[in-house]
Amino acid sequence: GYPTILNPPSPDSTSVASSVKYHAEFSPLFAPEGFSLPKAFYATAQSVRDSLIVNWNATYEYYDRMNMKQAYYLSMEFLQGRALLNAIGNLELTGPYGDALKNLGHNLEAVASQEPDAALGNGGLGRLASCFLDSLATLNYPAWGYGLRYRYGLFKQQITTEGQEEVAENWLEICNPWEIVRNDVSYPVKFFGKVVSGSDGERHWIGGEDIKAVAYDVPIPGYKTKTTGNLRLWSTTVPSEDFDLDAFNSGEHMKANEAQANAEMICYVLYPGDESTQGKILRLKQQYTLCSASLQDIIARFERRSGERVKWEEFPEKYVSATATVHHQFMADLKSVEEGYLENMTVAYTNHTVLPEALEKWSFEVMEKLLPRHVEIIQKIDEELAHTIISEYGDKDTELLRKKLNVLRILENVELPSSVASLIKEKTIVRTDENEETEVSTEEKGSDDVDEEEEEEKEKDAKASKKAPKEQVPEPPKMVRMANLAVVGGHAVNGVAEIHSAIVKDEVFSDFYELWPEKFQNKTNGVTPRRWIRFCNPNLSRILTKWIGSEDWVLNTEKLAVLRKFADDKDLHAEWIEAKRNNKLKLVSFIEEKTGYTVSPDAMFDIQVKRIHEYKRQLLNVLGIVYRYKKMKEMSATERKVKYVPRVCIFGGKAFSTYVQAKRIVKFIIDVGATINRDPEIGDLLKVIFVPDYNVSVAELLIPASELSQHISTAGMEASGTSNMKFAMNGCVLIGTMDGANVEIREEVGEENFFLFGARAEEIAGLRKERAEGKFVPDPRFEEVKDYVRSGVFGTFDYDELLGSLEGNEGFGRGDYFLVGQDFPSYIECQEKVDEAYRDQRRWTRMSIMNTAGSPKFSSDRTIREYAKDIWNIKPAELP
Ligand code: 26R
Repeated sequence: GYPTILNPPSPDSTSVASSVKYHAEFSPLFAPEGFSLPKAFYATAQSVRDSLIVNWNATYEYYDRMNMKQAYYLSMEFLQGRALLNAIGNLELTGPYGDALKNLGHNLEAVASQEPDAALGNGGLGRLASCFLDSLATLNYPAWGYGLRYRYGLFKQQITTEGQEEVAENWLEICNPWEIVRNDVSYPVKFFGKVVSGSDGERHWIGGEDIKAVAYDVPIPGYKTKTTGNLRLWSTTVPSEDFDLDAFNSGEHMKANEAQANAEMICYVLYPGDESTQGKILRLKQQYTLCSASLQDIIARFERRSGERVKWEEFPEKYVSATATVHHQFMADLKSVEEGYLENMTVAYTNHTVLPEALEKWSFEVMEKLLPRHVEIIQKIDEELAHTIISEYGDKDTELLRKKLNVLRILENVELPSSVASLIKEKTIVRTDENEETEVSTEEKGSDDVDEEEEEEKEKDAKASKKAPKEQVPEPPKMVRMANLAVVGGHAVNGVAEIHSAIVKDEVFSDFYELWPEKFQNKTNGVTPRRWIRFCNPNLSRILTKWIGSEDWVLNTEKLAVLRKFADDKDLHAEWIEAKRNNKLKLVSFIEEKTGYTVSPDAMFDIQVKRIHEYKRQLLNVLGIVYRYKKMKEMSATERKVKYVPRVCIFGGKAFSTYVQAKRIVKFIIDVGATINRDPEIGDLLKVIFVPDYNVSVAELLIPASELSQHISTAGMEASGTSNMKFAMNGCVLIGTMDGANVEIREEVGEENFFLFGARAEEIAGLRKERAEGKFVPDPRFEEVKDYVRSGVFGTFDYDELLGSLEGNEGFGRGDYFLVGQDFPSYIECQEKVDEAYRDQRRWTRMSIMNTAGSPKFSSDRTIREYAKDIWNIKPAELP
C-alpha cells in the first residue's frame, strides 16, 4: 500500500510558493543562483506533480482495492502538448499558482510558455488520443493509455525562403518534469530467433534478441475530480547483463555498446523513415514493443489483483477490455492468443483513415524473421478465417468464393495449407435447375487421407510444369494485411464520423460488413472542452460562464446551446466581438515575432492549420488566394475596397519529410506570401502568413483568434477532422466540404452558419473516371489562375510538378486525383459569399455565436461515454 496522507492541505498561494521554492532547491536541474523563467517552470511543474502523484496513488489504490474492470487505450501517438496550465486548471489551483509565482517574481503565462510541447504524434490521431485521456479521467472512467516514449517527437519545422526544414526535437533535453520512471516495472520483449517444438508438444519461441521495456508514467488529471489517470509510455533498453564488458575492456568500445544502442533505437524517433528494409523492421519493432509490453503489464496487473487464485475466466467479464485504436495496430501480442488470454479479452479496432497507403501491410518474410511465432499464429487465424469464408460462400459459386478469399484473407499471396485449398477446389458446383445448386464436395465423395495426399502431389506436378517457362515473372509479394487482422480479431470496428463509418462498412471493409454486420459502429470524434475552450480561450470562457449563468458548460457542453437565445443580443455581440479582438491582438504579436510580417487585427482571420497533405487541399486554398490577388490587381483601389473584405490568410502545418509534393505546397504558400505581403497596392486587404512549427500550443493561440477556418478536403477522404470542432466551439465559422465531421457540424450549427461547397463523396469516383477519360472541362478561372502562377509573379521556383499534379496524365500531369480543378469554381464562389457575410458584422457575429452554441455534441466527453457503453463496457467509478 501507499502511505496515505489523510487530509492533504488544500494548497493556498503561500504553500504553493514554498513548494515551488522547495523544488527549485531540492530537485535541482539548474545552477543554484537565480530564479530564471526556465527554472521557475521546472520547479513549478515538479510542485504540481506532487499533487498529481497524491491523486494518482489514491486512484490506483482504489482500483486495486475494487478490482475494477479497466480499459486500455493503446496508441502509437499521443499529442499531449503542454501540461502545466491544464494540470493546475483541472486541479483548480490556477489562482494559487498565479499568485505564488507573482510573489516569486514571475508571471504564470510566461512560466507556462517555457514548457516544450510533448509531441509524440503527428496530428489528428495523436491529439484525439490525448483528448480521450482528458475525458476518461474527467468522467472517472478506470482507463489508462499506453504508448511509446519517443526520445525525439515530431520534428521541429523551420521555415526559410526554401520552404520547410526539419530539425530534431529534443523535448527531453532538460527533463520531462511530469513523468515518473518505474524502474521496477519492466518487461522483456523478444525479436528474431526461431520456433521449436518442445517435448510438451508446444511451440516455443527461443533465441533471438532480447530487449527490455521500462515504464514511464505520466499522470493525467481529471477536471474537478480526484481521479487521475495514467499514460504509461514504454522506453526500450537492454537487459543490463547484456553489456559486453570483455569487448569494452579489450578496446572495442562501440561493439560493447551495440546491444544497448540497438535496443534504444526502437524508441528513438516517431515514425522512422521506412523506405529501407531496416526502417520497416524498426517500425514493426516499435508496434510490437507497444503491444507486447502493454499486454504483459495488463496481464501482470490482473494476476496481482487476483491474489492467490487467478481466475482466467473472469479476465474478460470483470477486468479488462483492451482497445487498440492504433491505425496500424499490431493489435496485440499474439503470444497471448496462444496462451488463451487474448481470446478472453476484448480488443476493439478504430479505423482513422481510408487512405490505402495508410492501411498497413507488412511483408510476410520480414515478419516471419522478426516474429516467427506470431506469424505461425497469424497463419492459424487466417486459416480459421478461410474456413469461415468457405462455409459462408462455399456452396454458392467458386468465382464468388475466390473473390471473397482474395479480399478477406489476412495473408495476401500466401497459399493456404493444402487441406484448406483442396476444400476450395473440390467445391464443384453442379447446377440442377435455375435456383438450386448441389454441391459435390470432398466429404460427399468420402474423402480420406489418401485422396488429400494425391491432391497435393497433383498440385506439385502442376506447379513444376508451370514454373519452368514462367521463371521470369516475379512472384507477387507475400503480405500481412494488418487492418484485416484487426477486423477479424476485434469484437468491434468503428469509424470516427458518420460519413466515415459509412465508408468503412460500405467500401473499405464492405466484405467484412457482409460477414459480421454486428461488429460495425460509428463513434464520432470529439475534443476536450477543457483544453480547447476553457483554458485556451479565457476571454470567451468568461462570456460563456456569464451568459449561461455558471461554469457548468465545461462539463456539460449541452449548456452551450443556451447561447442560441442570445444570438441577436446587442450586449452579447459587443462582448463577443471584444473577446475575439483581444485574441486576435495576441496572434498579431505572435505572427510578427515568428514571421516578421505585420498584420491588421481589423482584417478577417482566415485559418487553415493541419498536416500538409494533397487530400487536405491546401493547394485549393492558396490557388483561391492567388485568384483573389489577381482580381484585386486588375481593379482600381476603390473597386477593390468595395469588393473585398480585408483578410489575413494563415496557414500552418508540417509536411512529412519525404513527401515531396507536400513540401512544394509549403514552398508555394511562402512564395505567394512573399509577393503579396509586400505589394503596396494591396496593403491590409490581403496577407498570406505561414506560421512556422504548428503544434498544439500554437493551435491554442490560433483557434481562439480565428474567424473563418478551412476544412476543404476532397469529399470522402478526411475521416473526421477534429480541429473543425475546436474552431466551431471557439466561435469560428467554417468553410468546408461534405466530409468527415464537417457534415455533422453543419447539421448542428445550422446550414446558414456554415459555408459549404464542392463535390459530394458519392460523386467522387464518377468524377475521377470522367477526368481520366479526358471528359473534364476545366473552368476558365482555374486555367487563368494556373497560367498566372506559371507567368512567374511568385518567383522563379519551378512549379511544373506542383501544377502538373492538377493536369491530365501526360508529362508532369497526375490527373488531379484530389479534384482541385473540379471544386475550384464552387470554392471561389463560396469565398465571395464569405466576404459578403463578413461585411455585415451583425450577421457574422450571429453566425459565430451559433457555431459555439451548436458545438455541444463535439465534446470528447460525449464520445468517451459512447465508447464506454457500446464498445468497452466500463462504468465510471468516482473515488470515495
Ligand atoms: C505511417 C502510416 C501508416 C500512417 C498513416 C497515417 C501513420 C499515421 C497516420 C495518421 C492518421 C491515421 C491520422 O492521423 N488520422 C486522422 O485521425 C483523426 C482522428 O480520428 C481524424 O480526425 C482525421 O481525419 C484523420 O486523418
